[in-house]
Amino acid sequence: MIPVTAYKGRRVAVFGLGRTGITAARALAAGGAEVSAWDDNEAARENAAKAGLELDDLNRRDWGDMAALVLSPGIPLTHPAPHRMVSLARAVGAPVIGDVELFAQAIADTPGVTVIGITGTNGKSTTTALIGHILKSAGRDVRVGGNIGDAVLGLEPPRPGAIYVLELSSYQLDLIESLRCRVAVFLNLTPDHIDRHGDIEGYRTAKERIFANQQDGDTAIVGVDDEPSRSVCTRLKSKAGLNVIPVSSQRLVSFGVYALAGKLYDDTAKGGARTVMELHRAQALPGSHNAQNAAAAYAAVRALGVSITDAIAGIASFPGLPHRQERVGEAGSLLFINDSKATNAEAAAQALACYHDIFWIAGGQAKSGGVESLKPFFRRIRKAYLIGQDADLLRKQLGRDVPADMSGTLERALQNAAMDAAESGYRRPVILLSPACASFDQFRSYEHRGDTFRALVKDLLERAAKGDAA
Ligand code: UMA
Repeated sequence: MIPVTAYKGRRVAVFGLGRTGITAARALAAGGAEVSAWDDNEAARENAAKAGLELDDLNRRDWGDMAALVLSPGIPLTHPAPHRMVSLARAVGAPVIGDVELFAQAIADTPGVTVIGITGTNGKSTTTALIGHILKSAGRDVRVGGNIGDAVLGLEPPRPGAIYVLELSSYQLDLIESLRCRVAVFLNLTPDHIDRHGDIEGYRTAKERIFANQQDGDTAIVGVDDEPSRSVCTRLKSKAGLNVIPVSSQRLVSFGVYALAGKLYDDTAKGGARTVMELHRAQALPGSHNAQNAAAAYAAVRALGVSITDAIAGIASFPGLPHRQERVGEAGSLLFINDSKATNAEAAAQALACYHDIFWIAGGQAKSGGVESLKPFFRRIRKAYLIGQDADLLRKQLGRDVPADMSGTLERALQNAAMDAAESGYRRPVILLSPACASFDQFRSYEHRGDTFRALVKDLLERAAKGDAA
């Protein structure tokens, strides 16, 4: 854990007692602050009390002595309306910050600590893990966290030379003030979390805060495969002193890093573009979106002085992440892929673009637009197996183009899809869970949905193997 000493002897309100709040409260207490911890949810409060936190009903106390409010990222700051705690803090002039800002304050006194921040609508977890993996393989002292995995204050304390690789969500970026990312990666921007940011502009503004405290000589890496990100890149280029590297998996970008026709190119050095590697060597990074992730990760580690050889070796040996086009089983020609992390259509599009003859398991709580934008991929889908609350909407949107099975549950969807795929006669049928929807109607989280799918596939394959042997 990283103790936060900036509030030593002062009182800090910590609101929201999930992963972020519990860790932040502990880190503040370890640094000598008085902590007032609270959550709207009784079960969360009980859990926090069990974890040793002292509860203090922030609705009922006087806020006069509060030095700051540490808000969890999932709690509304501005939209649809500021949470009551935000209004209480503002009324007494207490800054409203998040755990990432506490982290920035906590590492400020240790020299030689580097932060790499990664944001974007899609691909940020993979890119974060990939950068962490390359750096670790290259022998660097690296810690990976943030929106992925451990809350940032749960990571190991800083040492000179330490590199923190942080996945940063728009919610977290809304709550930073002083965080300086020596390398900031902005992958892409498509509409998401609009309920929390008001509109796409609000969402973009939050994400762009990743560059807010960059200084001369720092590196900004920006994906230029969508229009909003291209304008972010143009704006950054007008800032003197910043090293701006555009990355793409769709076009040649001068002075950037790009992937074209299965190869990664580096045009950042004098002397013109050079071929870095053949991307098929990176088995855990299929598809064009992953090519852009690889380009961004390559640019990021090169900015920290990692050699080209080490960068290539790291990209090639990356094992991938659970729930992101994760291969969870193979039986004869059948391939089972868990892409439960695809909670919106854009993310599902990336998986659908990678395979042919797809038996597609989709559904849950649809995002705005449903699967309408996936039309270009419909011809790859042999049949859809629809689950969850918005199955009807998805069936309507698939129309006559794609036959649909109203499976209802994940278990039934897998059974039906596996049976149809096995009988289909295609050379390499893929049973793909890439729901394009949130999971909360049937599961606790996308992780829970993906873990369930993995377990069901394992069970199905074991039963099939026994049946074969019998
Ligand atoms: N709560 C209230 N009142 C409210 C809303 C919430 O009291 O009005 C309480 C809840 O009862 C709960 C706590 O707040 O006890 C939850 O806080 P939280 O939603 O911020 O969740 P954490 O467990 O702290 O997890 C957060 C991130 N969650 C969100 O941003 C929604 C996790 O990202 C992150 O891994 C974790 O911090 C550690 O940094 C998850 C996520 O879904 C993966 N992120 C979004 C995404 O990737 O799209 C942004």
